[in-house]
Formats: sequence, structure tokens, C-alpha cells
Amino acid sequence: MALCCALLLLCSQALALALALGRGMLYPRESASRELKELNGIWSFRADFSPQRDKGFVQQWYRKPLRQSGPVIDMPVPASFNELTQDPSLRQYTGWVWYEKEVLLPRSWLLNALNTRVVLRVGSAHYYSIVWVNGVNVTEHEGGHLPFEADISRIVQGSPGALCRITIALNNTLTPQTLPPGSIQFMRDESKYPRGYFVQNTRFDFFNYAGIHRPVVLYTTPSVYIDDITVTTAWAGNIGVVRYEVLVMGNTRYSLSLNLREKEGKVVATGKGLIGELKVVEPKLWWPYLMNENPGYLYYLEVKLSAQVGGELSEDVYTLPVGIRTVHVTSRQFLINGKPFYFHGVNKHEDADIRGKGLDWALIVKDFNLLQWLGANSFRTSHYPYAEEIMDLCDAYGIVVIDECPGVGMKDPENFGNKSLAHHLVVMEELIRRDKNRPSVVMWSVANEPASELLPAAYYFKTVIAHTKAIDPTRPVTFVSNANYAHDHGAPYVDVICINSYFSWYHDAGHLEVIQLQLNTQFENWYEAYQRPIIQSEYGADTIAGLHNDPPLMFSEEYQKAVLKEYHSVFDKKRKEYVIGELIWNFADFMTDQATSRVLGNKKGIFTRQRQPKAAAFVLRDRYWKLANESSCLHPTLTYYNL
Ligand code: BDP
Repeated sequence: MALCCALLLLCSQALALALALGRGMLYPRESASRELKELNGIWSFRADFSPQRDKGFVQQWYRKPLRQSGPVIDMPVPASFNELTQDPSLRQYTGWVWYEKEVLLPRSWLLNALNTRVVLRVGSAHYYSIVWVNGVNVTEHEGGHLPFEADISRIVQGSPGALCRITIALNNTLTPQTLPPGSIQFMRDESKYPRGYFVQNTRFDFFNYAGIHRPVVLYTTPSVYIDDITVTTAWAGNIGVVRYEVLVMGNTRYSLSLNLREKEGKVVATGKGLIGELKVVEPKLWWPYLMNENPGYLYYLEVKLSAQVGGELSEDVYTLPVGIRTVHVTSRQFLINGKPFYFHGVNKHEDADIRGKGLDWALIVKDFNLLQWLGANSFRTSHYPYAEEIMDLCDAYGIVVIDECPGVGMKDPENFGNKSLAHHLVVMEELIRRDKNRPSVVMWSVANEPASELLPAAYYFKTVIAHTKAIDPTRPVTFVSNANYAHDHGAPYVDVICINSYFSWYHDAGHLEVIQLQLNTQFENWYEAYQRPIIQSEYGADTIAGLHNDPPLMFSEEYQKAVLKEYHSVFDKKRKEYVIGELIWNFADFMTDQATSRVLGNKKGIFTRQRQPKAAAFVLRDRYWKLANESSCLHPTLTYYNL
């Protein structure tokens, strides 16, 4: 009976997820029916320094090769453009930049036009993109951090030769209505600033890197194709259930068959049709890292579509990794597969020297190795969605993710108007469309430290959170607050309270002795007001690696350790009650705007920007492994020292 109810609920949940989103955004994967061409490497690039930043449009730079309309420089993709040259004006640039890549397409992509779709997909570009192929506008997209794509079959298959010229105009300007928001300030006092001088202001604490940050690919599908797959999972007793819903485009006459394979390839369940459920006997559940000997267990859902195209059989195959797990929130606990889960993890940034926010495999692997070394079981994608490639590894390693949208720096009343709200809803849709099937994602965060004490924040967050829940009824929703508990107009709508605080840092600077009292008061106030579980979603202290002072003084390694220890002693009391997690700010030092309080960036990392540990990293490592061993079946010393 219990399983029956769980299944009924699952059906409606998968349906809600699939219906609300309409179209899919599957990660491009090669298969028997799909080919893929990566366009990473050197692109041609030009920043438009004209006063209105409009020369590229006036002169229609997209109509012919970029080198023919003026000088170009080499620009790597993926990477931020800011720190690759010695030109300070490019580092600080705001406005339109132009990227171009010429590629030759395989003849097979062009010959069988009746049954080959060619799709151009951009993993992410900051922030507003306009895309042309061979001079023809194919798509526009607002917002960084999330993928977008365009079917370019007609253009490339219709044009002579196999040359495909991709032009992307990209604008990194942030306005009160973008996410994140920002504002352009014109400085009109000509005794102080040159004519037309303007600056981009933002209210968030990371450098506004821009460029094509994630892979750009071309891929093919047959003309009748699998556009989207939605899965939700449950289990009861010894039966696991994968409920699926497939969206097919291109035709209405086709047949679908599904195989669910375990890791070694053995088929454990089969299905047919667009909607259904697969039952797995004795399922291997998806467990977080350090909660089980075999974390991040993934099954593979192979979806096969058969259709008649031009009198011939056409097949499309797509394989989706699937983790079987459940998530529930009670008034005091966060349950994964019915067991209490304590978040001991970090906040990160996509950030590194030279490449900025550009995807870098070496950095990604290093970071996951450090997370595992640290004994971290989770992170928040502060303050925007991270690359799909990173999320894939979270799924595979069992690193639990609080998936945050770019709602950061929302400090002005004009960030809560209707236009912002409408865009915020679209961003949540795009984020859920991209990450809905990921077992690692256990909660959505719709914002970080917005001015939620402002009255319009009430309607704003009520709407964003309700929309998020309507699309995805399977995951809890939160936003991260640093507002006063008594005046936070968004908090009533969240499932889990996430609080940032910097006791003995941004106030009572240097007074370590007040931390315990203030932190205790913080927790009690929030719990009394809401009776919901609480995560300390940020805490920390800026620390210059190698700077020592004992007794601890601010900015020394000793001070960072001391702050952590004061916080930890309160966490240890409160985690027996309703505190369900602690996420250090920050995993690593990162670049910010220049400011009197920032010495080449934010130094609250427990690792430097080059990923070397500060003393606090060892404090955290001891703690995280102890926490892990308290709640798991792992052999403590063995696992710890093996890493
Ligand atoms: C918090 C923000 C984070 C900052 C951090 C800090 O959420 O983005 O970097 O403070 O000031 O308020 O270090």
C-alpha cells in the first residue's frame, strides 16, 4: 500500500516536471544515432570599444568573416576573456564582444538532410548572446550559466560547401532586471571623468568574468528524436522504481523501448512507451559520499526510439544516468533514502587565475580530489549553476548539491519588480530543465542574500518558490538569507532555512569571544520562528596564506582556525537538534571586484586560489571525517588515510 501511494505520487511528479518544461535540454552525448563535434579551442574575437558598443551591429560584423571587418585576436573557448591579455580595458570591459569560429562539417551531416538534425549548443555564455550561422540569426539567449541551443540544419544543409561560420555576439552588461542584477552608472562630471565614462556596478562579491565559459558543440540527431527525458525515483522495501516520461519531437508515429542497465551493463528492467515505470528488485540506491561504501551508484536508462522516415527505419538512442534515491525534509531533519543527512561541505566558485570562469578539466578533477580529501559530502553552487560537467561528477561521486540560481546581489527594490520576477521564473525553469534528473541535486536555492527584508520580497519569493515547486515537486526549495529572522519576508516560503553569518568579522571584528553566544542566539531565533531545519550556509574569515599571529588576529591563519572552532562548538550542540548542515565560506580564494576590503580578491578560502591548503583546511578535514564516521558504516581510519 505504501509503495502504491509512493508510486502514484511519483507518477504525478514526473508528469509535472515534464509538462511544465515543455522542451528538453538533454546533455549532448554521442550514441549509435548521434555524433558530436566539440568546438573548443581558439576562436576569433573582438571587443566592440565604440562609445555605444554598437559598431558590430551597425556594420553587421556577422555577415562576413570577423577578420574582414577589423582586427581580431585569438580567444580560447571555454574561458573568460578578461585576464588573457595585458589590456586593462579588456579586463574591465562592459558591452558587446564578438566571437567567431569557422568549422568544416562532415559530409555525412549534410547529405542525409532528410534524417539529420544539426544542433549548435552553447554550455554557457555571459550573459546575453545572439548567434548567427553563416550570417543567419539562429537564436538569442538571456543569462549566463545555463545552456542554450539552436537547430541549424536548414542553414548548414542548404548552403554550398561544408563550411559553417558561427558568430556569437555576447553582452556582459548587468541591469536591475538581469540575474544577477547590476546597474550601469554614467559619470557625467567632466572635470573628473572623460566624456561618456560609465562603470558597471554590482552588489555581489565575485569578479564579473565574461565570455564563452563552457563547451560549444555541434551534435546531430535523427529528424525524429528524443527531445527530453524526465525521471523521478522512489523505493520501498526491496523494490526501486524509476518513473520516466519521454518527449519525442519530429513525428507522432514512432515506438519507444527502454532498458535500465546497471553499471556493468546488465539489463535490470525494461519498458515501452512515452510514460512508464521501471521496477528494480534489490536496487542499489544512490548514496552520498561517505554515507555508504558505494556512493553515487548510477544506473543507465537507455531510451531507443524507432520511426519511419522517408520509408526507412530511423532510430535514435539516448542514455541517461539515473540514481535511485529519495529526499524528504521534516521539521528537524534532511532525509536521503530515509536516513538523516548532515551537510558537511563547502561553498565554491567557478574561478581560477587566467581562465576566470572558463571550464577547466584539470581544475575540476583537482577540486573533486580536494573535496574527497577534506571529507566534504556536499556543496552549494554559490552563486549560480555550475557546469554540467561538474554536476556529472557530483552524480558519479555522490557529492550532494544545493543547486543555486544566479539570484545574487539582489539588493535594490528595483530588483524585485515584475520584469525581474518574470526572468527569475524563466531561469528557474531553465535550471530545472537542465538538472532535474540529477540525483546529486537535493535542493534548489533560488537566491543568495537578497534584500528579503524589503516588502516586495514577500510576493517575489512566494512566487518564485511556488513556481519552482510546481515544476519540481520532488525537491525542497530554499534561498540563502542574511536578513534578520524577524524581518525576512521570503523565509516563510522555504523548506529549509539557510543562514549566512560572519560573527567576529563584518561586525565585532576581532572578537572571537562573541561567536558562540551570537551563533546560539541566531539558531534559536530562527528555529523558534519557523520550526524548520537550518543549514549554516556560510561562515568564515579572510585569511592570507602564510600570515601568522598568535594569539589569533584577523587575516592570520590562526584566526581562521579559531573562527571555525568557535562555530563548530555551537554546531555540535545544535546538530543534535535541528541544525542539518554547515558549509564553509569558501572552498578556495577567489577573484572579486577591486575594493579596499579585498586584497586581490576574497581570501576566505580554506585553500588558496592555487588549491594549496591553509591551516584551517586541516581543522575542517579532521572534523568532516569525524562527522562522516559518526553517521556511516565506513571503516574510519582506513578511508581517511587512503586518500
Ligand atoms: C556573503 C556572500 C558571499 C561573500 C561573502 C564574503 O554571500 O558571496 O563572498 O559574504 O563577504 O555575504 O566573504
